[in-house]
Amino acid sequence: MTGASSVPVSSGPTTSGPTITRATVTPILIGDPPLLNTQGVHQPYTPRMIVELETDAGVTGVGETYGDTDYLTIAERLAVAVVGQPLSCLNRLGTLVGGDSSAPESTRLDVGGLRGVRTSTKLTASVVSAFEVAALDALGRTTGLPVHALLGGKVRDRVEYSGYLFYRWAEHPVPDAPADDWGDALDPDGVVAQAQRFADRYGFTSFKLKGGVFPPEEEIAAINALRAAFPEAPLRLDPNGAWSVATGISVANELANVVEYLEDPTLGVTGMSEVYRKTGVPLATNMCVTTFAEVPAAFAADAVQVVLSDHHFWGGLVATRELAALCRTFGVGLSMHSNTHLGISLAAMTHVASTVPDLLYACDTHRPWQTEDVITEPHTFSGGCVDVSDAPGLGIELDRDNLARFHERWKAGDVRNRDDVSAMRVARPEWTQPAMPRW
Ligand code: GKR
Ligand code: MG
Repeated sequence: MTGASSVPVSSGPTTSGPTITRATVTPILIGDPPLLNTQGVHQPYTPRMIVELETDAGVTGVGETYGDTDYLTIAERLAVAVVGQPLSCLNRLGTLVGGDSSAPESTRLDVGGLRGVRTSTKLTASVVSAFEVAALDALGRTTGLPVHALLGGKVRDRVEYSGYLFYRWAEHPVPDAPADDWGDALDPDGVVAQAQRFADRYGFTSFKLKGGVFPPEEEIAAINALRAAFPEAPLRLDPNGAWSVATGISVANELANVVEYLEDPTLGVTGMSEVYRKTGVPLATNMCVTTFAEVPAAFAADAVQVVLSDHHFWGGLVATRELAALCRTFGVGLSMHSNTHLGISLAAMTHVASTVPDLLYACDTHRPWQTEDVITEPHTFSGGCVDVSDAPGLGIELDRDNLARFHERWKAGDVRNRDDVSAMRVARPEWTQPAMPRW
């Protein structure tokens, strides 16, 4: 960390308003289809965490974030620390977490890099985000205001999402895994059929293909097939850094007039900057820049043209708006990244997205791939959009039966962390974590 020393705030300023009387952290496992990426394949069940904050006014707010063990450990600490704090302690949540702030920041990659760097600051921010969203939900329910109003008010009534296409198997290679009827998608025809179903069912008018699964020529063919089937649709390809700089440059040149942007074609600021400089194709990222600390070098090198914010990584909805201001200042675009998530996170994403004026790209969401949820009335997509709720708080209700069921599943199972490499090994025992770049 650099910069001016900050005033200690742990004891907290005087604040009126409701007080947090109880904080509950519930780890759950949710069903996930066999979606392929450069690391391997999604596990049949993936961990998420639901946070509930209850106040002395009898109001409860909810939040959601990653549920891997390291996140849970921090969340359990924060759950103790927030009790007795005012509901409006959002700006102090990071301080309340405690822990050793002098510990060196590790720079290993998270889930093989699918989520960018893994640092203790980012882990903390990802946990804080769920508490912040729960506090905003509770504040909204207390005041009768929607979360977007607490963030300054929406500037649009609907938030647009893009259809998130994945190469996938029809089913997981293990008995009793959750199943769906999407079938497989392993070539350009399969990808186009998946996109068509997404368009018919949800009205998506732009598409992103998760790449880094097959050699680049095959993925270029899939993008060209999508272009032929959807002549007007903005298209994106995201190999999660699986290409060398030279491959990134060659794919960018091939798809220069086809894609809206390429997402993380290669790893790191230097490589991204070179791909952009040599091709002029805009590059988006949820790997090269996922924390405020990574912004200065990446922006200075012109390594990213669109930051895909993720309110979990960045520390919540207020932090996402701070990121939006930074991007605006430096002329960098902003959109939204997603990992497997449920309706609480979709509600949070939609509220914050509705308040950012210059959100010029359809946001990512995995939500259409999920067959279950922890909210009573899952969102519907129409015309590729989700309506922004004007109901108090997030505008959703927790489905307590489902929450209990998914928590029982977590207790009964042994999945504690996302691990796409091990999941792939079930079908292909010789599979090891791919060395990057793969191509
Ligand atoms: O769900 O396999 C996946 C994605 O690869 C996800 O983990 C990424 O974080 O969606 C993400 C991305 O845009 O890179
Ligand atoms: Mg990405």
